[in-house]
Amino acid sequence: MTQFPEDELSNLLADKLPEGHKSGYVALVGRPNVGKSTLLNTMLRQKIAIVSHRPQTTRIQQLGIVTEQDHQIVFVDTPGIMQKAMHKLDELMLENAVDALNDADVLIWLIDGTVPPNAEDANLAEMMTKARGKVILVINKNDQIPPEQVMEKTDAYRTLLPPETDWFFISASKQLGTEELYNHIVASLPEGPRYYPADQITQTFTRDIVAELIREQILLNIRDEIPHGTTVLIDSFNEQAKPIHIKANIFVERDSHKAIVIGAGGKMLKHIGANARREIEELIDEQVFLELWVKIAPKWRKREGQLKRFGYLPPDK
Ligand SMILES: Nc1nc2c(ncn2[C@@H]2O[C@H](COP(=O)(O)OP(=O)(O)OP(=O)(O)O)[C@@H](O)[C@H]2O)c(=O)[nH]1
Ligand SMILES: [Mg+2]
Repeated sequence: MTQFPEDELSNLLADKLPEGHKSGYVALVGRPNVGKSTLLNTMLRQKIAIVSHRPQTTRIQQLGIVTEQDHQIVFVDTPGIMQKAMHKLDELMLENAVDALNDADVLIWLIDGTVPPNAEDANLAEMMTKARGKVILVINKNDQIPPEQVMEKTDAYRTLLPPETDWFFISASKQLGTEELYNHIVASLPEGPRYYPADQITQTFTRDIVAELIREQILLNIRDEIPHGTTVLIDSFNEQAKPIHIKANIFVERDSHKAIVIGAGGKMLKHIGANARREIEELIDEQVFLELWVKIAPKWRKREGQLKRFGYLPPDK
């Protein structure tokens, strides 16, 4: 009898999918700040996407892959769709979201139920209806809506889509109604192969998630427009060191922003570092020494060369 090393054996077994195996890409789309990344983390039962109370937190597509014996769902978190692009970065974010919307097998149109629809939603509804995927309307933040207001708050959105469209009323952060939604997504998937190995949960490199966790703390702790002009690059990631030594550069657009991120006596940077370190340790399940530096990259959001340098554009584009 042939003896297989254990991981080879499990690969072979993984290839034998049950009949009727389902799979597909499920795009999470909607206006900024409605809870798309929160829903991604909830569906994955792990935090890989950053979340903040500020619109335009997510900048690039991020996959969250859930694999079960009889199905694989590839969730695609996207930047919030907005009408006005102020910078090249905004344009790229919008392109990213629209690509995901058009490529998906299932579209989750996520709504913040506490906010009434506006002109952008009518536009979004049209984009959804034209896309090839099946649309599911998901109204989020139901923990914030009194039961007697549910119909009133949701009707305005439902009328934007064909009447037969399925809709759900959930709380992504409180995990209310999310299991029913998950089951409905599985039921809506076409038959298909496993696109990713069973143990893969995302396509994003750990060091890039680490950079995002640092940016998340800037979004949570620094006011005004500064976080939107901030990006983070990992300079070195030494896994041999104990604790793991990570050095990261925070780029801001001007000197005055640098002073705010550092704070009086370095207090703000210390606070950002301490919180980010805790989040990173949670992600990689190891102790971390985090070294942060603040640097200036003027007008980087408008400059193609800089957008390439920071990974928002591929080097050859
Ligand atoms: N009350 C409540 N707040 C929620 C819920 N889901 C998400 N939030 C909050 O809504 C805010 C935005 O959440 P995100 O997940 O960052 O939203 P997003 O749609 O990914 O936002 P962008 O990346 O900016 O497009 C955060 O403060 C979340 O904590 C929910 O079910 N109830
Ligand atoms: Mg997001």
